[in-house]
Amino acid sequence: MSENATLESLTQDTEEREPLTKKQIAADTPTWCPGCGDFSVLSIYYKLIQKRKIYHEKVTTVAGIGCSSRFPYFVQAHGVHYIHGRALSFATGVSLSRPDLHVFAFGGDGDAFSIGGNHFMHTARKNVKMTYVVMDNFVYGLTKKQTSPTSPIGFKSKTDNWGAFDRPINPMKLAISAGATFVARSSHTNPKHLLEMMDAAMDHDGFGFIECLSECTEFYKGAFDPTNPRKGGVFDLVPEDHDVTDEAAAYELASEDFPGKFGIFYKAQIPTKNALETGLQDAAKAKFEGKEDWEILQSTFNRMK
Ligand SMILES: Cc1ncc(C[n+]2csc(CCOP(=O)(O)OP(=O)(O)O)c2C)c(N)n1
Ligand code: SF4
Ligand SMILES: [Mg+2]
Repeated sequence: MSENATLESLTQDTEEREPLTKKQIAADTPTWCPGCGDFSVLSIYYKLIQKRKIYHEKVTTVAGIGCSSRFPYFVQAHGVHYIHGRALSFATGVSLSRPDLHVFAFGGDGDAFSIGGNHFMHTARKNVKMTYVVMDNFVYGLTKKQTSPTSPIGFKSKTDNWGAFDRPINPMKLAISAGATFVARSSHTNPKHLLEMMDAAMDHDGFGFIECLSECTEFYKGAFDPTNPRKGGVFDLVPEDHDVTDEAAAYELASEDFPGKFGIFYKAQIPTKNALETGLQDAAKAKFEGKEDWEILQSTFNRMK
């Protein structure tokens, strides 16, 4: 918690409180390599926190392990640098137990789709309310250049000296088919677009997933030049007539060859796990209305006799 966030400011009405300044929300100097795409994603997160007036006591940043997963260290607020691939399980617990918070999870392609592949799939299908941004650099950065699940065929790495030949995962297809209810794609090279996507994901009542291309300048330089107009590439937006509620159309968009499109591919409104669990708890509580906690516990023990 920043020293600037005084007790007084914590108890003030949100309406009256000024948004945090960048100085108040930025923590340590990020330890990423110069030019790493993750810097832009972090600065957009700061912007979102300011824009949405999220205060220190409400900022919740969860990550796994990897360069990208160092994210929470650089945010001056509550944050968790959790076990490799398990950010979403931790984030699920926070989301279900603290409905007053909006949970953000960040991580890399290895963290999300390799070691964390199962957690990704199940968090998506359970529609746990949170925003998950995967900073996809097509490589394991922290461990110095191994093939990741999104590395393209032919990518030469320490684990594939001869060039990778395993077919890569397509994160967008994976997210749609796993049941994510908000699926979008952006890039660190277009901060305005990324802010738009994060803003929309935050407004979504459910599991919001954003694949954000984020260049690893150290181990996969130039990977995303084809998506960057400043490098002769094209940043093609999702066509305006795309129906985001049409799952088949979203899957078709996701099937396009790299560099593909950017924007919201899919959006569905179905009950969240949060709402379903709250309903269950309310129904259970109603049965014991007027009873003290110890009486409820006693009746549970009695049933077990
Ligand atoms: C259980 C476990 N297995 C493996 C590792 C080693 N390890 C740390 S980060 C990482 C890959 C990270 O890649 P990615 O998620 O793409 O993040 P990036 O560094 O590229 O941002 C691996 C294999 C570990 N820390 N823990
Ligand atoms: S190794 Fe790559 S991903 Fe990691 S900080 Fe450096 S540029 Fe970024
Ligand atoms: Mg990576």
